[in-house]
Amino acid sequence: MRVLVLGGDGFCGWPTSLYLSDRGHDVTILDNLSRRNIDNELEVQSLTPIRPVGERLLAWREVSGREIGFINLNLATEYDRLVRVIEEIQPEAIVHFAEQRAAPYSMRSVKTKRYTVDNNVRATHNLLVALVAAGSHATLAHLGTMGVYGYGWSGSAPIPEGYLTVKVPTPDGDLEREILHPANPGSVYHMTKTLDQLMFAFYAKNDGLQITDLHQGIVWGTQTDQTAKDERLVNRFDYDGDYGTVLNRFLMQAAIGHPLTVHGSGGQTRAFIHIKDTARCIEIAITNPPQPGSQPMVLNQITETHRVADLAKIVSEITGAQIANLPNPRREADENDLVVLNEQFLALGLNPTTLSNGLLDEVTQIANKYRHRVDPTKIIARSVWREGMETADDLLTEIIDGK
Ligand code: USQ
Repeated sequence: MRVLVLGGDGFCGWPTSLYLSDRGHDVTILDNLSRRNIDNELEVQSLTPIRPVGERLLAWREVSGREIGFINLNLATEYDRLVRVIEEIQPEAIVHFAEQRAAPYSMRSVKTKRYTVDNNVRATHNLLVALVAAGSHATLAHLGTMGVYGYGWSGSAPIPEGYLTVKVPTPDGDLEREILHPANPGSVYHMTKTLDQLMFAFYAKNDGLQITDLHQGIVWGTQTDQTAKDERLVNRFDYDGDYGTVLNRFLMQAAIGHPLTVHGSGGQTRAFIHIKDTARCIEIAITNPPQPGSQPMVLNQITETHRVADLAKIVSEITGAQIANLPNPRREADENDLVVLNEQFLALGLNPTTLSNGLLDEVTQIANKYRHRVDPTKIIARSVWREGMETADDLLTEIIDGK
């Protein structure tokens, strides 16, 4: 298939672009390199040394003999160019990763809240309008998030895939209806993904766009079979308090002898997926699109659920790392149940890569190899959900000093 990967330079976009190319798809990446700019703004770098995009693409050509195209384009601000690209390339599938994806960064300041909304909402809307204006029949797979459902809203009831069947009381008896699952975002970032859902519903209904929204859990792992082929292809590894996600952070912290930064009691249960499965799921999604005219297909892109405290315990048992229960900078339930249905991906052939010590080793090896690149001052999560909330700095200094 001819595939446009929007946001193809990022943590999920890069390995997915290589995977699709390896599988024989004709891939073009659209990206404005905003993630690299945010690294500069936060004065932190990926733990792994990522190469400039031109060098990455050259390395891929040398290693695989395959070409990946690249267009530097800002989806949120360059609408006319976007239409022209779609008209010229005539993609059969579009994968949309091109959004600011960190919840803590989205809560960091007024500026980052506004940037996250302006960037994410405009990017998605521009894309949808552009597809209609260009008369494109490309199927669209969007990387959404499990966070649109919120946590704990329905207790231990399983979270369905996107839609909920409800009974509406009427004078003539109950009406049964299927509705979009109620949105319950926990950050400005997650809120933008709930807004995306409404835009998808409208453009599928009004213009017949074929859209799949992938409600992905927290990604862990670094390398895929493709990114591991050459050091110049290495995937990014975020460890800082804004962009690092929990399990990769714990593994990196263990590698440098830093206490594992559990927020609160660690009773938060979350859904997880390995980066290799992200890439596989995307190919499954674009090759199994919904029918034209049907509502967006929603697939829960997760393979397992874990409590944060249990992950810390596993990492501590493997590595001997100390666990620190720190003040939680977020406004989130200290404990929640989470049961998630993921039957559609399993039925479509996904064979899940679940958390096993072997795979944790892979991340640990990467963390050890590049530990000299860690800036310890960037580890603590300091973006608070409300002004005045406590951060972990003092407590952590005491723990590290052994008080
Ligand atoms: N947490 C800790 N210690 C840490 C970091 C995080 O206890 O050092 C806790 C957080 O408080 C939270 C949980 O771990 O309860 C998950 O945090 P996270 O940073 O790993 O993930 P999150 O902010 O939810 O966001 C990540 C991605 C986002 C994606 C989302 C999927 O950055 O793009 O949409 O995972 S989900 O969480 O399922 O909504």
